[in-house]
Amino acid sequence: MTPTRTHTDILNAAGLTATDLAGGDLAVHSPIDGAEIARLRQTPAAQMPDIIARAQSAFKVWRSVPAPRRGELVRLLGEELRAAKDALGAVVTLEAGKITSEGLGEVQEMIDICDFAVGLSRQLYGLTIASERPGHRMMETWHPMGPTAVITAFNFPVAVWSWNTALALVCGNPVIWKPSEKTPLTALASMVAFQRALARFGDDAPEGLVQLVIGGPETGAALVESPAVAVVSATGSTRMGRIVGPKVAQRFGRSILELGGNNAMIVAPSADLDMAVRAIVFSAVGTAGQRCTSLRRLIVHNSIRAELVEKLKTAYATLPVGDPRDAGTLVGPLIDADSLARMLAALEQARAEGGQIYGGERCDAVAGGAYVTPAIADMPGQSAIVKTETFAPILYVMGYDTLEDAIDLQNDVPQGLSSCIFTLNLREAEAFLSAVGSDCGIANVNIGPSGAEIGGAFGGEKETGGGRESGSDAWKAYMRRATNTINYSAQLPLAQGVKFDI
Ligand code: UN1
Repeated sequence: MTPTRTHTDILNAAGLTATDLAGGDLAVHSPIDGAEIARLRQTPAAQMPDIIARAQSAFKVWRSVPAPRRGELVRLLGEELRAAKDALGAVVTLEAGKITSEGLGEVQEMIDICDFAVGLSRQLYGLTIASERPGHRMMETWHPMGPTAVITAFNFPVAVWSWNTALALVCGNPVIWKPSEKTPLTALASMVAFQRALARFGDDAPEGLVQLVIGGPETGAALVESPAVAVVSATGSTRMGRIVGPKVAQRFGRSILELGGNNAMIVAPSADLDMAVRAIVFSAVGTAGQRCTSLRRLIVHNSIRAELVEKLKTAYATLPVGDPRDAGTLVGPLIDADSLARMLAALEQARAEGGQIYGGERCDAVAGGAYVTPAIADMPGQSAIVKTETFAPILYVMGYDTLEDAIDLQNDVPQGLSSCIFTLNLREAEAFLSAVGSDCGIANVNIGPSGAEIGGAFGGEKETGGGRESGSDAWKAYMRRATNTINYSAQLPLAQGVKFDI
């Protein structure tokens, strides 16, 4: 049953008022039905220098607030997000088209990273290192880097902001957030939660600690090009990363890039096939194939290829495609009609390259939305289209005979984000995880490539950009390391035995 709450009800429940939603020229559409749900004011390019200057002033204050106290702000943000979980999850569904459970899951990911960052605020450790000189001690100190730009994509419109912001804040950095032009409302709604946290925090948070800018490439360019923006964390296409990366490098800034993925699963003869099928379907069609980590390539042992493809066709035949708000829907809409057109063009190319296509048909689940049945493309090999990331639910299937061939196929694409193997054979699993195995930033055994927890570092190699966000020691990218040598003796011995007597 389609819910009865109007688009406006959903936005209001997340704290967005009529004034927030009108008066500008950026039209925001819901992918559910294509309806225009807001017309937002964009940040004028001329205001960007002031915004960056405000972040610099905020930095001068925030860097001296003790890290555990900075963690308290993030703890409050986590509390506000818990309270707003249903409301914000519904905005994610409305604006990004995710099914209800995934919209809520995304907010849970925000809460999880807040919890992680609160603990981290008391664990920004440096090393103590043995000095070669008597009466000396060496240590490392980690200091805040400075204003951090966070550029996010439509597909995880709020979680990726929170990974970066929760860490940046405890590390002592102010944040300027530029969300995708397709999902600015989730950003506004997240800022409502942040403002509530800020109001409860007290007055040691400087003005301009987290600022939201709404706009297109010009707005992004102002952040990317300004030497005052110490860290640029950008999530999106490889095309975008090719512009951002060199510009930040040119001014010796630091970038954290999380770009395209072309994630594979190897299914070995010993695999638990029923488990593999469930993992394949979730990771290939979940979020309508619009995760960076979505499964795009299935590399299956030739002895079980036909059987597995049959099982998948059976599973795909009953997948409920439709309104993401309806209980039971598993596949919501693509973000827009352009995205659907790109999917259909990719399937056309796959056909031309010898692929046999199942599914991939447009359907009018809700008028005005870009709905499509997920596709399986049984391919004769890893042709050009298979090496290309198409942000849609297309699963390319290829066969293999030896694990070595499978790993070669897995690695022979320009992207290097996520990967996995289904096998019950210990040797195969360990080989896949070893230095001669998967070349990706994420490599899993007996789970799919998507749906990572926040506790691990998230990111990948090659055209994926090399950045790491979220858990483990990803926080180090938001701080600068100082090596300190302290002499507590009354002598001045030189390192390497150098003599320099005056
Ligand atoms: C993304 O698609 O940019 O691992 C992020 C996952 C999610 C995050 C994906 N936790 O699928």
